[in-house]
Amino acid sequence: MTGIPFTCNLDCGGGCPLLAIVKDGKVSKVIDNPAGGEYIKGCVRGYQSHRIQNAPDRLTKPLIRTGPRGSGEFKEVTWKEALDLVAEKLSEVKEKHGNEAILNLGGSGAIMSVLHNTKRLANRFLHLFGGATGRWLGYSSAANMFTLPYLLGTVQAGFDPASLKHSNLIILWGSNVVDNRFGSATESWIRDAKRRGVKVITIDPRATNTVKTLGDQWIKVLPGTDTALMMAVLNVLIKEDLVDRAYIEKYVYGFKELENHILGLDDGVDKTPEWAEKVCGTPSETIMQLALEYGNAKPTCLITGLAIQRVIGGEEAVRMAVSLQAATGNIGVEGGSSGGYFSNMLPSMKVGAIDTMPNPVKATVPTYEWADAIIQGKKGGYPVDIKFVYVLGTNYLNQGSDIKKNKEAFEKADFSVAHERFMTATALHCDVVFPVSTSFERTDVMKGGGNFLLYSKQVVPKLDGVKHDYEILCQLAERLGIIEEFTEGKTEAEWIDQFIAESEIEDVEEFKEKGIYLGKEQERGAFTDFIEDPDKYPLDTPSGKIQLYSEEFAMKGASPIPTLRSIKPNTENPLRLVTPKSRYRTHSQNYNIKWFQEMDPQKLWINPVDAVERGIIDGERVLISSPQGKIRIEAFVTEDIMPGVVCLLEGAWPKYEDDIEVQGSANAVTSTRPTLPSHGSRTHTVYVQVKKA
Ligand SMILES: Nc1nc2c(c(=O)[nH]1)N[C@H]1C(S)=C(S)[C@@H](COP(=O)(O)OP(=O)(O)OC[C@H]3O[C@@H](n4cnc5c(=O)[nH]c(N)nc54)[C@H](O)[C@@H]3O)O[C@H]1N2
Ligand SMILES: Nc1nc2c(c(=O)[nH]1)N[C@H]1C(S)=C(S)[C@@H](COP(=O)(O)OP(=O)(O)OC[C@H]3O[C@@H](n4cnc5c(=O)[nH]c(N)nc54)[C@H](O)[C@@H]3O)O[C@H]1N2
Ligand SMILES: [Mo]
Repeated sequence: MTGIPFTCNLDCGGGCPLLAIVKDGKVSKVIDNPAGGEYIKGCVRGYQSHRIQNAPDRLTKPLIRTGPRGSGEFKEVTWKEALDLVAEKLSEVKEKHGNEAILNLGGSGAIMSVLHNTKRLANRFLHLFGGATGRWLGYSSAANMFTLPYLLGTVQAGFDPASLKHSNLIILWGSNVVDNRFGSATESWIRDAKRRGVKVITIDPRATNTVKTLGDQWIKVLPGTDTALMMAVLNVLIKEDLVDRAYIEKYVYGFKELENHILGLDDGVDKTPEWAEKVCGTPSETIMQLALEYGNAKPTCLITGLAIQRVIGGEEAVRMAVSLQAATGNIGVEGGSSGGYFSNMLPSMKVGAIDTMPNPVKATVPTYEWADAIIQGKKGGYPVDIKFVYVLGTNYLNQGSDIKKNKEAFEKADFSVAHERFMTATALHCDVVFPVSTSFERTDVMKGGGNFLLYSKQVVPKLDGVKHDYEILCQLAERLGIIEEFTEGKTEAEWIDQFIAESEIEDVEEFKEKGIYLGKEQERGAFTDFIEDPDKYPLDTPSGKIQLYSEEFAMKGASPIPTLRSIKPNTENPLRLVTPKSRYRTHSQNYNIKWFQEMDPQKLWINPVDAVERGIIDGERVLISSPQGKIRIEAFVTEDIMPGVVCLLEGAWPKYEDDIEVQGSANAVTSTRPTLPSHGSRTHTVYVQVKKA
């Protein structure tokens, strides 16, 4: 039983070298690839991914819708019939409304590989066809991507996990590295640091597996209020003389203005731990202790997750995290961090990839508002009127906030097509569904979760009836007269060989056999050159320094210095709902597979204090309501969530009974009103009421 080098290729936070084992012609098991070494490891979703391959509900026939959208009424057709129809509809929309009327919902499914990449392929195909309306920033990290360049001149603000060996204190701020991954070695290196006696502090409203298995301390914070907590930490650091004045002098711009604000010299509000406690629910003594430990341990690696910026005012949390690391002199320092999002946020290893080609259509809409853009169009101030939706590797009807709105958007479009493996909620609303292959059924190269490349070899033949996304697009390209441009006359194998040849890999055979190629440097960190010589290597900011005061940012309608921007719950909807990731799912993927569902049954986490107040007993059905909708689901009464906060893990598939969602699909109650100025997601700022059902 020898394993075949394999990677999942998902937008999952990981990127891991695995081995797939085949028995009787079927994938029977997936294990770690020992060539990854001691630290680079897979996770349960990878180890159990054969369940996706072998799932009984895999789609194997092209489908054309026959009943109302969402009804599930489709007829099975031949590939020829389905492809002809989509090609005809694409030509029609192009002719009647122009290419801008096509919305590109390609992406997130398989986005880490060089060829079978749902984002790159959708772009390449649609751009060669004359273009499509694109999207800017994503669900994941819009506020971070928008904000960091103002502070640091770049979003490339990460570090390699092996550099954690130099840290003296690790703070995981809204960062669930155990359940969510963030590269395939981060968890291992933090465990290693812990064994060395390094303290690991976790800050989360919820006791995750990170809190329970890695954390030495769990600091609870109300979602959406991290900015206040960070400001109070800085307040203590300033008052206790624990800020690094020499570092600030040399590397930081605008600290004085921020300091004045933190001390309340500009607005009369001293941002003390007592002040913060009222906003963020964290006891003032805990804040004081956190600040003292932070200020006295150097280097400190502050690891922020993306959750802190997926809230109203998330941009400010990003700014404050960088401000804290700047004030303590931890940016650009071995074992420190920038405070910005870190994972795979360094120049990635050189390797070729299928070119996305320039998009002749210039119109774009914010990802978080794609449904608003379809529904409102030009009348609502969006740049285009969308008529056609091309879905390639996303399940945005379920994953976008406000499911009812998303359904309405799909209903409004004249035509939609999805490439899918399963009948997701999005596919259910499309006119044509093309059944596609899995990563087990194709060969690819992938950028790993760290400074390495992975080779993933086809493990089993394709299921009868399915095609690769690439093949489907080739067959459409042929019908639309763009086949030569699309393939450049190359086969899939020729593309892959070309991409490897464009990398630094010399021994290609060894790479293919081992499945992994490790970059020479495994302990990189951003901004080390700037720290070494700030005159020679200034940051790409107006001051050339770490820019805490920013006129440019203020021009986007925010404050020039980081400041608290959050919204409070109200009496009607007093509970703060968080909708984080499940350890057993990649977003909505795996929900339909029994084994994964049983490992993480969908329930509403609620603290005993809030449950008692409402007469709710563990296991009982409750009704969650927000202005966007209602969900009926079982309650899980637990101390693992702080009072005032409830949690429903994202990704459950929706099912409506009358007007109530009954499977716990989180976006039935979330809103598409974004955080500004980034137009980013705010899925952790959702206020709800919970009652006995
Ligand atoms: N298992 C799994 N892992 C994944 C993914 C997946 O689908 N499944 N998806 C990947 C992708 S695409 C992304 S973008 C990343 C997302 O990574 P994140 O955005 O960091 O992930 P979340 O799970 O939303 O939240 C992480 C933790 O933050 C807590 N939290 C929520 N709100 C707040 C807050 O306001 N403040 C603080 N301090 N904590 C808060 C949550 O309780 C949760 O434990 O994860 C990646 N990893
Ligand atoms: N409430 C709430 N909502 C959230 C989040 C949250 O934290 N809370 N997180 C948000 C985040 S960070 C993200 S990134 C988005 C993710 O949103 P999506 O990307 O829509 O998430 P998935 O459910 O992973 O959907 C990917 C789909 O692509 C399909 N797929 C996988 N591989 C391939 C392939 O190779 N080819 C094709 N054609 N299809 C493929 C899968 O079957 C799956 O249906 O969700 C966002 N939504
Ligand atoms: Mo994401």
